Amino acid sequence: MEGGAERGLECQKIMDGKANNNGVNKEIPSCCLKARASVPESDAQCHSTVVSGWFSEPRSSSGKTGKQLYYNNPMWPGEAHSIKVEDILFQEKSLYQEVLVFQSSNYGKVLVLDGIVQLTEKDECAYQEMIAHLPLCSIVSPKNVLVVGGGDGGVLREISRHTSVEHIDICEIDEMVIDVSKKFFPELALGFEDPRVNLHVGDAVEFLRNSPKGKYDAIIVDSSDPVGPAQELVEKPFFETLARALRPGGVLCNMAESMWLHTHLIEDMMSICRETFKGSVHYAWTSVPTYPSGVIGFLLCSTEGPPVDFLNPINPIEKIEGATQHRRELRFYNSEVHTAAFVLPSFLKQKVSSLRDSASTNGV
Ligand code: SPD
Repeated sequence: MEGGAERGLECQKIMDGKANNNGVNKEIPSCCLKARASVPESDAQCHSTVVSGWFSEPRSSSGKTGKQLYYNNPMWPGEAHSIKVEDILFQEKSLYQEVLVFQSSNYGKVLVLDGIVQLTEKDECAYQEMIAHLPLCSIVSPKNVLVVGGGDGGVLREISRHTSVEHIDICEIDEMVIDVSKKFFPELALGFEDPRVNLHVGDAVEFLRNSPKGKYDAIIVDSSDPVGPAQELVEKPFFETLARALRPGGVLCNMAESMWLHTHLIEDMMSICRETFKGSVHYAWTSVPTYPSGVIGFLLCSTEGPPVDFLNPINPIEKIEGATQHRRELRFYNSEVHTAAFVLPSFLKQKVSSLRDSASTNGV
């Protein structure tokens, strides 16, 4: 697809009630409904817009008058982050979401789902390395690992560094994300080449329901934000399903948004997890410049059983043979960064510790 000036996307047609996919009218996605609720109906749009060579997340719109700007993604009201676009490489609607890949000026290729940046070639290392190694370096000899989401393959690439791992399941709902990653992001999609990987395309909730109790040593939830298809991935029933699929003393690492923007969501998730996981529950964070507010967090939980000390990795990456160089060298994660990731600024520490005081766990 050629690059260029103004592109209003399919969502506007959905908002106008004119959308169809091969002649079939599609249901309005929940993010569009939320967007429509927050601005005048005629001006509401959602999903990606590239205006005059700039991509703006959550999305910008000139509205009817051409004068106003709306930044109305429900996850980041009132702000937007822009990345300069050199060329649009792919732009299509999958069964679940709008998929966009563009070449940026400063961050390499960028993958965007429903108008939200998922990764850029320049800074993806921080997210993928942290979400994989924080849990896997916190337990001895992980063998069975499940990835929920993660269709770009980056988390698989990182899990592959762990020689103790024997079996990796990945459950991704959107096949287009996998195909697009194989075509445009080979450095991530190489994760799928590992023979230990078993790909399941489908709904993770369904997949987990059918998984044997206690099957996994570790589960990594690399989801998109909780609007649209990922909504139920931050609700209690989902966490209960995850806990059931973990062995005693097994670990979960769940994408957990920005401490600057989503303090309440983080508190809610932590409080649900303290009720659900009877081991330890911690929040860690890292810097990803192209995510809103420049940071992203992870919720680390363990089930009842052998205690897990997340803060001091018992299975340090530096001691795993070949791990720091496997397929490509580690660019961000090391054991010092691991421990530092759990150091919280005062405003969050206070909220998290008041939650801890009101829960009883056997965790560290
Ligand atoms: N706000 C963006 C959160 C993105 C989480 N998923 C990223 C997928 C990378 N494997």
